[in-house]
Amino acid sequence: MSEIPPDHPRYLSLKERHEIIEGMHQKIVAEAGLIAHGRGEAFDYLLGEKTPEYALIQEEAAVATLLLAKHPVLSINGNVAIICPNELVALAEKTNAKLEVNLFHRTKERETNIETVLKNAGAKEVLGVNLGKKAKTIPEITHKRRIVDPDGIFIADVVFVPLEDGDRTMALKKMGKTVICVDLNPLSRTSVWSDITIVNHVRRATQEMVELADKLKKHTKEKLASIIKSYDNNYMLKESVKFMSSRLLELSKQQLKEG
Ligand code: PTJ
Repeated sequence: MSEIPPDHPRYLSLKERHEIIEGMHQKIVAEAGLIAHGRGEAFDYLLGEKTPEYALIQEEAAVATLLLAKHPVLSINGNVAIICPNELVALAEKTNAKLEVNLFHRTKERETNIETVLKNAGAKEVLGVNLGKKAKTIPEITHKRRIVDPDGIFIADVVFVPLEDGDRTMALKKMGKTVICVDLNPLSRTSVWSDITIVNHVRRATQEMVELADKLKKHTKEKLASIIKSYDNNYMLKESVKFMSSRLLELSKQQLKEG
């Protein structure tokens, strides 16, 4: 990376930006992934680039849901393959979930490149690659995200979809699946339609979810079920919007002159 000193106040964000650009050159990240990342950065600015308390509640409900699922699947796109491959592989292992490559801008090259990234991060099995005639489709979707693995998303009861587009979330819900998303925009269609929405940066969210998985694995099924039962996604989305609004007001008071 060109001369960004580690003590730079935005070091992590600049490093990540560089990695995403490199990921695009290596045909892992889609070109549109850069734009999506920029949009995410703008929302993360409103969070102060830190995990707010409400997000930990969302993450806890998400991990409890993954732990109680029969066939949980983590859906992997180009952006998350670059931002948090180790965390996703660890989360899959700890929650007994499968990893499946599922792309909006699907090409065979990106499919296998993302598979390699996940295998290098320790994944033993990666679904959704070279499906050929085996491929199943999600009804009602016309773009390439409809292509799914018969042993993965197709039969999953819970699907974790970090950085998603709204159409598939809705279609997965219509198939009777529980959808967990990570989206820094609490008002996106994905956020509003998901069963559990984690409004946090996907790097921090997945790091925290790996730690939560270790903790929650020690709980009984009844205790996990009670965490899920008391969770209200609509209420938690409102909490995230309130947090962002108050941060924006606070920042404006700090940084703009009165008058
Ligand atoms: O790899 P592909 O081909 O599957 O394509 C992936 C992208 C991300 C290009 C595709 O899913 C896409 O176009 O997504 P959208 O519709 O731009 O939505 C991305 C959402 O994720 C937006 O609401 C962003 O605010 C949010 N977002 C972006 N970066 C992050 C994020 N949320 C959490 N953490 C981030 N780092």
